[in-house]
Amino acid sequence: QTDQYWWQNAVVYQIYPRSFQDSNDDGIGDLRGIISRLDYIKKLGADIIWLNPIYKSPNVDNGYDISDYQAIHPDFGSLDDFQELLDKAHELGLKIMMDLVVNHSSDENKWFEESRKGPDNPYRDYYIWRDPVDGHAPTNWGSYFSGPAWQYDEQSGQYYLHLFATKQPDLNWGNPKLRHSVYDIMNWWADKGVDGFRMDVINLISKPEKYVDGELNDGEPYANVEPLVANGHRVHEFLREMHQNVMDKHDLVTVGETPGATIDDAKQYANLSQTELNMVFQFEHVSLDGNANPAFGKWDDRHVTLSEIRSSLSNWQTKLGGKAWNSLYWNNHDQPRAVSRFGNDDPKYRVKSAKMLGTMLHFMQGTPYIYEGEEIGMTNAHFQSLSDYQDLETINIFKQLVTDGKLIDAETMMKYIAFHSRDNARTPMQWNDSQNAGFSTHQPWLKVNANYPDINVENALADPDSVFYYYQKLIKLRHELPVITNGKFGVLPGNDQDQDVFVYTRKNNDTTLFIIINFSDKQLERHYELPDAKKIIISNYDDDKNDELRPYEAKVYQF
Ligand code: TEU
Ligand code: CA
Repeated sequence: QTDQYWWQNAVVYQIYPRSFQDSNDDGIGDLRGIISRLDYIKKLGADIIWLNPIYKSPNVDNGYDISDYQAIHPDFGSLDDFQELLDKAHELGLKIMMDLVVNHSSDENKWFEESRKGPDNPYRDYYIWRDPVDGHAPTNWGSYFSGPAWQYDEQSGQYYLHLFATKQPDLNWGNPKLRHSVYDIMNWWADKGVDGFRMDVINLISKPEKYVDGELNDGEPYANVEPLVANGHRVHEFLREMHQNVMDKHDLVTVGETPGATIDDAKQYANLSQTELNMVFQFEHVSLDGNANPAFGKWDDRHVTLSEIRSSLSNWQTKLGGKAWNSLYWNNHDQPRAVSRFGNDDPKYRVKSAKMLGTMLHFMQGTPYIYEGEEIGMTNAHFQSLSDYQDLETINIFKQLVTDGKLIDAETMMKYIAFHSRDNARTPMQWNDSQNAGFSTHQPWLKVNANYPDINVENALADPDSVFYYYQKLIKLRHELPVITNGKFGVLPGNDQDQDVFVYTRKNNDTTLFIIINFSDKQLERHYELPDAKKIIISNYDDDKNDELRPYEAKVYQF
């Protein structure tokens, strides 16, 4: 039986607090702004709100560099504001999931300030220090944010490891004292009433016993770190220990962000007997485009094909079905906007293709995540100049590939950045057509997308055919139809030959659903067989032309 836990029938709404709603006219979203929008989220029908990090942080990586795990960043408000948000959410029947970033901290965290004092400091082993090798870094590892993954520290004559920015030193999970400090922090938040955690790159926490060089792609100065640190030899031991010390004590919903996790890894992380996490974010379907040139990683502007997406998503559905639990997402704060990336943000097709993408995802087995603005079909920002971007990943990669590396010309790189930059997801939420889209009366920290006068919540709520009401219906159907939660997934036989059409089914003892998706802007013939006596439960067209499929048509039949 696969629908035995409440969060298997839940839908999560992800808020990037910095960009959601400003309440004190400083151009930065905050907790009181979120409080003022809880009714909107309730109206959509979501059950859980995932907040990106709101802790004290120097904001090198917009909060993923935490300097105090038990304090709220003053930009967002106070612990009292947080408690009010938590209480108001609970009054509305909404749960709050916090973002736990414990693979690394900020170098301004008191733990690191102690650790760097020297080899004898009691916090020294909270982080990963190694001696120089022949006068240089211990290994040839590269950081996710360009440059080396080791930083030399004059004060102590050693290097420390940072898989991300230099100011994000990796925590040493081999140290039981550090691990128990993390469990204490989790219990402290859970005791306040927090309902769950999204765990940042949690599958990177188990580092190898020995630090050795990785494979270098020709011409690359540093080795890709992920194959060397993802899904390490002790990661499941650590998560089981966390479960015993935290999740066994509170009814929490947990999702692990696990870049590089395979289906076999996910079967362990998100196993249904619940010894580790409830579910994971896997990255296969959001890594299919890009990689045209390994040296450029995700940076290019190739659109993914239906067959790539269909085989990836279907594989995860069939292989995890009945064994482990999936998350379902197109968007988050690290990914470009799905309607621009996988759909078509031309005004002619934006709404249709946004609804098509929502249908494809929300009828699959797993817990769906809706990222702020996805429910109104917000698009990529299409910023053309580098100065419009704030994300260090974007700024660093331009320097690495254009300025320093001279591997790509600036114009081409700006096209790739416009397609893949994380800032595409971080432009302010578009509430209405007033100044700054109603996000703030002050210059926002990041430019608003120029299409806000057309694409905004107020217009969406006034339009019965908007993406908002379509998403509201997707959520309502998931809450009402058990087959969406517990039905067996199957791709319609023969569909794997289709270039543009995806047809899958969900079946349980008493209901069968046919989900039919035209992923293209083409008008297509229907050539799969459909049983009679069916009814349409949702469609992004007003009528049902039985024998053809129109551009981006999505519909679901129930038998
Ligand atoms: O992201 C982890 C991660 O792998 C990202 O580098 C992501 O894969 C990449 O940006 C997409 O190309 C998490 C957080 O979600 C991200 O916001 C943080 O920057 C990162 O960890 C470090 O904490
Ligand atoms: Ca503010």
